[in-house]
Amino acid sequence: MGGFNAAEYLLSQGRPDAPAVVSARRTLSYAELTDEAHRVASGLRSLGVRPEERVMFCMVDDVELLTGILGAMLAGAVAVPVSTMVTGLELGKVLADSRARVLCVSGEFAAQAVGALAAAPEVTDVLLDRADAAEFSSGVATHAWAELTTVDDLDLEPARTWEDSPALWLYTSGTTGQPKGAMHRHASIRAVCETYAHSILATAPADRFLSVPKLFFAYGLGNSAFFPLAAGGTTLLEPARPTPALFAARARADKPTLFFGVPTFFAGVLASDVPDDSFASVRYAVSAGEPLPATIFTRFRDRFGVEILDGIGSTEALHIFLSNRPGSIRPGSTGTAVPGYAVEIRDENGALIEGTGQPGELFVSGPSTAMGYWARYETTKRVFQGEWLRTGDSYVRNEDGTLTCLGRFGDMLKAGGIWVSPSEVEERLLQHPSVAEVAVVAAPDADGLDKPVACVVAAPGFAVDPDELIEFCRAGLAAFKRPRGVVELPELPKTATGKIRRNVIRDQVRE
Ligand code: 3SK
Repeated sequence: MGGFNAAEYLLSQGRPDAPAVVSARRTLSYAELTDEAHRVASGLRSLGVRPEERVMFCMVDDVELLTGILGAMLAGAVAVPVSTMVTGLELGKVLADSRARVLCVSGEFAAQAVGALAAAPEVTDVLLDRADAAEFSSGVATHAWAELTTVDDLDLEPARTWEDSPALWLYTSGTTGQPKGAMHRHASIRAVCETYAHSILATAPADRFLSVPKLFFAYGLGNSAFFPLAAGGTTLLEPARPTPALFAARARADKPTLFFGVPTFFAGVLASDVPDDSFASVRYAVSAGEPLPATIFTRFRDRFGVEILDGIGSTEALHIFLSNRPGSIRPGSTGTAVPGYAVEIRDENGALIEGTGQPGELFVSGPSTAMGYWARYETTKRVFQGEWLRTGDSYVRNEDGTLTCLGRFGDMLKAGGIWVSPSEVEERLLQHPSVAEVAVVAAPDADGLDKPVACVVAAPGFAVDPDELIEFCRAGLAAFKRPRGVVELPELPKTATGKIRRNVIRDQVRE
């Protein structure tokens, strides 16, 4: 197998003088980004980091995180970007699990890092950005980021990695469960650029990428690092917490051509009063993470003049493998397999479902599937089945060949013995003006039988009327699918990636 290094590949696609990255503090050309990534690689080597050792990043989206990830991969180490939305205890768990040698942290998360280090005796060095290293009392060698990047070896030879060498670990815990590290190869990074980015988004050097999901998510990492660099385009990095007002302003100022969000973010933008020309520069908006309700697609297109391409990916598949196509969007569906991937729907016995209308679990095979979970033998066997990856999502095939998500496999509910898809009931409820967000879960009725219950967040200026909403569902859906109860909530509990935590809501309504 020939030598291949994903960071070297990504850094070599843009014109040296073209803008590679724009953040509030700095703009770097491809030549400057390459130099800085090489400095980081040299710095990591000077700390004794060896190929395949893990370097963990708990950092805000800025130039340092980007060069950190690229530098680690150039040095042959494994980059492990992790969520910044964690407690010290949670960070300690993934730090210890990964056995990372080096922890890179933004000053904003210094307190979590100190807490985490107590659980991770393998860490020998901390690299601190955006804060004073002298004031970080952790008991391990602490260096300022600037100090690391003064190690000047611009002629550094990238480590001798090859396509199957480990490049990247991404921790995932789904909506429940313990975090587990999905291990990705160098070649998987090129694969997602050549499949989804190239064939669906037709990315090009003129593209400017703005992503609500952060670099530490697989979705954000593709959007803000891999795709822009592989296209020779420009990534627009935003360190702050994403709000509709901030991102709409950023879009008006920096004119992205590709904009990436999640359904709850698009719903938030629609509920806000941001100017209707905020996304005028955008040629496609992309949604993933959860199914995009058709209502949000239509309202966003009608107000902002931009079509949202809904797709679904997973941390284990690295990016999107099932997607709508520009010019042929079926609202409410996730489209068809991205070229290079195959998908199957299987019933609970594992038998292939070839027809339409019968729900089953989605499996995918393709070139970017992770090698497995680090040190998780049983879970790896359950999820990675030969060529196929088990997604845990429930899907149905439509007459036109597109696929529609019905929710997580375990989220489907039965009412009167008939399967009900929460997404279908939610889709109907979102068409009512008083509903901003909704999650439908099963809760027992007076006889102890599970029935659909809708947990609703009211749209600004509206009151929620449970009877009216139930009647509204009865008028637009088969009667057995209507919610039997409506609970108003101030907000829906969500994961760090914006996915609704149905298990938490289920527990709340059952109390
Ligand atoms: O959840 C998704 O749809 C997704 C998309 C791209 C990359 C990663 C993930 C989890």
